[in-house]
Amino acid sequence: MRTSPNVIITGTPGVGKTVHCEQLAHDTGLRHLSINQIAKDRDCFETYDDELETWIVDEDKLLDAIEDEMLQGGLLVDWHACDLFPKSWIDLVVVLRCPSTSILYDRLSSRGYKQAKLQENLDAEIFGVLSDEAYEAFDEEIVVELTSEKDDDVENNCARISAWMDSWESNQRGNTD
Ligand code: DAT
Repeated sequence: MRTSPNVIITGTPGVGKTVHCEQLAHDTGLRHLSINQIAKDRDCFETYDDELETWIVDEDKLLDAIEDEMLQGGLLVDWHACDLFPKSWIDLVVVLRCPSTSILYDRLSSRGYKQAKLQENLDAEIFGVLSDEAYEAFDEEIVVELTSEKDDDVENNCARISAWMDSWESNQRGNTD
């Protein structure tokens, strides 16, 4: 049984997954598992989508590559999808949201995204694609949506997630006593 939780930090590109994971890793000691980095390092990319200028991940290969670590617990999983992960691996799903299209537009255009990729991501955020995916793939009780527009949001969200982790860990201790 895990003594430290696995938390997915998901959302449309540009919502703030990386900044939240870095802050949370610093605050909680959980480890930031960037799926993008893992897929690169462990050769889990399958094909390149020219139109969306993005690599498509071989999900089976990726899950095999991270299974041992996930079973140990204590990970902040940073990825713009969540429905590929087995339910039993995950204790909390945080969907970051950026309701202001202009803020998200600025973040993505400063990355140099081309028009098709930019529009695809803005649409995904407007329609709440990642949020729907999270609620479909996991039990409602473990899914939380948090706004990530301003610096203060990062601080408040991380404090909230840290408090949740503390209570998860003390519940686990209670269950094993
Ligand atoms: P992601 O990992 O989801 O693609 P990111 O963490 O790299 O996103 O953030 C993209 C940019 O937006 C980066 O320059 C940090 C900034 N940002 C994200 N969330 C923010 C927030 N709540 N307040 C201020 N800046 C934020």
